[in-house]
Amino acid sequence: MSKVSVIGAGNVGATCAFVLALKNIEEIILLDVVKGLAEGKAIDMMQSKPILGFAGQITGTSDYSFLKNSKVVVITAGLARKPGMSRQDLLEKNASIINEVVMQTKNNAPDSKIILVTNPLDIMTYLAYKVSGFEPNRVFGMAGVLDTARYRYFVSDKVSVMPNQVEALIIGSHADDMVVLDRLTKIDGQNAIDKLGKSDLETVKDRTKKAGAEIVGLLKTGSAYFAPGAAAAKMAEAVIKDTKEQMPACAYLNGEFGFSDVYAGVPVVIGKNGVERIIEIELTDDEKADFDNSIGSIKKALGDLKL
Ligand code: TXD
Repeated sequence: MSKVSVIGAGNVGATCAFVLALKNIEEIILLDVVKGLAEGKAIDMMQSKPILGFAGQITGTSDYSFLKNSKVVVITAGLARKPGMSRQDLLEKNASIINEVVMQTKNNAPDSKIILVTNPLDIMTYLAYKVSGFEPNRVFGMAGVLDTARYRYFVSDKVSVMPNQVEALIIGSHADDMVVLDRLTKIDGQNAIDKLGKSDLETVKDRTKKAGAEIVGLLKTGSAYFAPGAAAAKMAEAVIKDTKEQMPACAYLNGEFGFSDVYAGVPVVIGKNGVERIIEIELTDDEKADFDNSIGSIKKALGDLKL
């Protein structure tokens, strides 16, 4: 039985659950601390079953015992930053939510893989690893799939090709100092810089780094959720279907890329064991300096959390 639970039935969690249903995952649990929210959304989704023809069952609940036998638990529970709230306030609030959610996951789905989505992503993924006591390959975060998708979409749009004709890799933190590897941006196998020119490529990179903020600015009352929900569902699917796909993920570094005891975005292979392998690509000196800088910000934030 392919069972995925999604904690947090807000915008990203609900979208993720719906995309999982469209991918024919057999059993999906949607859980939220707000009574009725997950139940209501799950019933609404199930009413689309005769229209869309998916096979699975989506159940909404606030009861963690429903997580039993989940192969994957996607965690989207958390708060978004409100006016007057500092990043540090958000960090502490979400850390306490993740603490509680991960303890419940550990107790009710002890054999699951955990995919973190809540921000600040790199920090919350590390916290989930610590609180769960799970092996590091069983705890990882979603950011790179989204950031590269945004970038590939923007590049494809500029040159009028399909996004699947664009290859790209973004590593490091899920923040403004994420590292876009220009050298590996290809359009139909050709270097994007040759096709697009340096200035257009820089514009697209800049828009990618600010893509979350662009959407917040337009929505005003929330942040992006269609692409984030789809990205988390894709990662869960890779575990359930044991696809061994390569994708960027926030993974535990144990000496890879020269860093230890930190979670950051790197290319990995995802399969039934979670992060099955980190693909340690060779970085140029400039790329390495940018990556080091990005990891430096993550380590600083981890220090602020005083784990
Ligand atoms: O790339 C990425 N990783 C991200 C991260 C992309 C988009 C959004 N990203 C982050 O995901 C965002 O900054 C938030 O930290 C989370 C969730 O975003 P979403 O847009 O879904 O937020 P909502 O709509 O406010 O939903 C959060 C839900 C809401 O229904 C709360 O009631 C619930 O989380 N919540 C809880 N559920 C269970 N248990 C507890 N303790 C709890 N606390 C809040």
